[in-house]
Amino acid sequence: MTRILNYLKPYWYLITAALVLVFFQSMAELYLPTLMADIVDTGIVNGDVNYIISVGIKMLLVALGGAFSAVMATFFSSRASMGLGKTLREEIFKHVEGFSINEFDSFGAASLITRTTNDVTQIQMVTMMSLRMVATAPIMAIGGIIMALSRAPSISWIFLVVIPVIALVMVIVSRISVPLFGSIQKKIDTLNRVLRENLTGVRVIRAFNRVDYENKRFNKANLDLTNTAIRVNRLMAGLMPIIMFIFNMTTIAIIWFGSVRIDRGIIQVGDLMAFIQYATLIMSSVMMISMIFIMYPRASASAERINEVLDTTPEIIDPVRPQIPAEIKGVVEFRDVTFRYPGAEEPVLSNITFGAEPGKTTAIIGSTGAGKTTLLNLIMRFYDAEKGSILIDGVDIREIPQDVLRSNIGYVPQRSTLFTGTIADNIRYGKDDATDDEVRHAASIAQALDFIEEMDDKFDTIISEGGTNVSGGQKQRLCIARAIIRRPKIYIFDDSFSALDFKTDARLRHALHKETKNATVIMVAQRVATIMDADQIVVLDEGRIVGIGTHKELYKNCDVYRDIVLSQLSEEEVVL
Ligand code: DCP
Ligand code: MG
Repeated sequence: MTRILNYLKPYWYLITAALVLVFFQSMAELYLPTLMADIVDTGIVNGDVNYIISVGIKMLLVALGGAFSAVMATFFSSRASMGLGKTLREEIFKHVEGFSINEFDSFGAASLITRTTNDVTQIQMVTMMSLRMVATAPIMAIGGIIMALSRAPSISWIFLVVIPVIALVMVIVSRISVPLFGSIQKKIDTLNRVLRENLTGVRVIRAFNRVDYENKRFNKANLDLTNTAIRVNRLMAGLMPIIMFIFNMTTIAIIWFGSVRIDRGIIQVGDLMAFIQYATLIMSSVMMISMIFIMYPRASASAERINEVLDTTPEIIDPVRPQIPAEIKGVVEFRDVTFRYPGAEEPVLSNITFGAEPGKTTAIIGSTGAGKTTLLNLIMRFYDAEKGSILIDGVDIREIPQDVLRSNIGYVPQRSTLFTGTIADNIRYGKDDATDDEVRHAASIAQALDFIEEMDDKFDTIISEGGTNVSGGQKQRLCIARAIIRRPKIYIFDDSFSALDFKTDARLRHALHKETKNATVIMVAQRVATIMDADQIVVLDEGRIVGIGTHKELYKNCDVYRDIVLSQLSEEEVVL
């Protein structure tokens, strides 16, 4: 929590202003009962109308001043705490941007979202309330006691009874509520996760008639959260009548013992009235102080969760002394690379050694789960190899700054991802400053021009969230255009032609061939026809290379390759 509060520093002037105003407000509230006592004891008792009016006006001004300070204090403290919220969200977002894939996997998207939104809101709320209470409560409590003592010392012993009672009630309440608050945050995480899965998987849910099942799943998570929240609120609601009861009993006690003393002439009526008001002030401030103790654990649970994110150092970081190859030509080399996913027992890739050169196409083929995508991810440095090294133009990729490395790669992922925006925006994602001609050119190579031209708004057609208004093959071609527009030295296609029909696939590869004359092309494919004419084919089987060569060579020497080929083509189609 202290670490989080550091982010409040830039708002010190707002906080100071809020605290000063809160001080004024407290002073006003402490002063009012005294003025009232004066009116009663001096004005009314003596029947002095002028005195009543003049003190009355004074009361009015003090009350107005107090109210104004209160409003302004709220204004400043809101600003400061909302500012804190903004800074925190910014920090979390910035930090998460630097995460490597491992860290994303370990938190999970739903939890990262809750932490950036709900947890920050909790802190924001508590900061705002504390800014008001932390200053008010002690001033009012101490000031109230002093004023009460000065008015009617003979009945002040009542506080010795009441304050411990209130404190005890609050301690009991906090004991019960604090663990509940902690579990509420976790339950919000769960709810978010279920909701996200529901929203992204809506088509599958419909197709498999799982709406009822999903409804139940959501209701369960929702109910769970609701029940916990209700328990907390029931507790808080129960607290109010108890506190009111204590307040009222105190008032009765004050009047009871006070009236006797008024009778005996020890204190005056006005004093008693003021005393009652001071008692209320003191009791409310004791309550406020305890509220802070109740709320603090909730905020600190949230702070803990935020700190977890901020404390996670990305596993993949830029080198301290980066090396950038003098001229990036695009020679990719794997040297005895072994890799396993965090927590996995078996490596996904073992002893991978091969090279890919500019101007040549290297194809990677293998059954599903062979580790093809993983291998490409290693080139992008989404993960670091466990053993061995990957070099680009002779430099280990761990020595190259990530942005330099990635800006030289045109990557088309296996799962096409588009962003909300126009088609042109999506293609430009590969190169911010691309001209319209460049966008058009990239689209034409990716064989996307035909369907873009047919759309109503052409390049300005809006892609909806998740790219649902384009077909799978269209999406794939837009992703290819996005990679092409960068004119990178290294192209990486992860099964990027799978959704295209054979004709489009062939046309695209033909156009691409001209475009990528000097670039290194690494392409993963399932279809033999797609890779048959590659300069070099790497055959992966369960994470190991079982053959490298051309189609012809492999067909002769590599059993795994021949099996794949024969499962797709008839003997006559196998051009050798
Ligand atoms: N794997 C894993 N954790 C991940 C990703 C994959 O444990 N975050 C495992 C699942 C597979 C193996 O790694 O057993 C290889 O996965 P790949 O995605 O690399 O497999 P391919 O790309 O070869 O398969 P496909 O042809 O289906 O795309
Ligand atoms: Mg794959």
